[in-house]
Amino acid sequence: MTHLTLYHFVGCPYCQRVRDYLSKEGIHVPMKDIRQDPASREELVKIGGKGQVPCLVVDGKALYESLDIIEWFKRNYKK
Ligand SMILES: N[C@@H](CCC(=O)N[C@@H](CS)C(=O)NCC(=O)O)C(=O)O
Repeated sequence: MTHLTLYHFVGCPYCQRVRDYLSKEGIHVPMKDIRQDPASREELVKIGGKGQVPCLVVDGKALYESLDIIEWFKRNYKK
């Protein structure tokens, strides 16, 4: 089973774009808010090399860019 985590923060418009897509599609993904939990930002930097959000970590690999994340769900996610 694919392991997914979405790193984001409330108030980030690019994160909102991804959260809106997930909500519209009824997709539930574990999320980590890097502002509420600074340790999760450090974790993201370790995984992907930068703290930019949104970032979807797929089986330990970082995928940045909101539009690429949405595209990933369109291509790969089976409900
Ligand atoms: N083109 C990116 C823009 C993402 C972006 O600019 N995110 C901001 C927050 S709204 C950010 O993480 N800035 C801090 C950084 O890049 O380290 C996308 O569509 O995901």
